[in-house]
Amino acid sequence: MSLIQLLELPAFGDGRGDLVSIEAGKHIPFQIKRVYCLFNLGDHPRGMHSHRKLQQLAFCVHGSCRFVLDDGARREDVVLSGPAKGLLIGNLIWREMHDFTDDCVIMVLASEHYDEADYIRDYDTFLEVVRGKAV
Ligand code: T46
Repeated sequence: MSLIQLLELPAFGDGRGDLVSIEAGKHIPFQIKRVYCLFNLGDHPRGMHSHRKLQQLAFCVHGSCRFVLDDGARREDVVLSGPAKGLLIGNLIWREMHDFTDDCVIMVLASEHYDEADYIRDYDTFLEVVRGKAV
């Protein structure tokens, strides 16, 4: 199975414009405890870490950017754009974000509150954890 799991949300468009709705418990495979946005992004890649427990669903609600996902054995990427297409990012997946357009706004729905202890920010440590050598 591909590392890139996209969740397509229904869009309701009419003569006035478009509307996308996300319903907790219906569209999202986890309880949402936190929402955050990334904007004013420049040339610097973001992410470059994994999470021990956190699950997330990321949308590029405006502009576009490229997500790289890596499970320690495979590395795949996807260009994300638009509020109707979310990228599921499970736990123990290394993620990187690159190639932000000037107008890029990313919204992330997260299964846990912010906890720095949940982050694995070193790639070699990430590999040791996914290969079962460390916790
Ligand atoms: C992820 C990718 C997609 C908080 O205080 N609360 C928060 O909820 C978040 C997400 C961050 N922060 C603080 C921690 C750092 O001092 O904001 C600063 C920047 O966070 P970070 O360097 O982790 O940001 P990114 O863009 O590299 O990663 C973020 C999320 O942290 C991460 O979970 O998966 O977006």
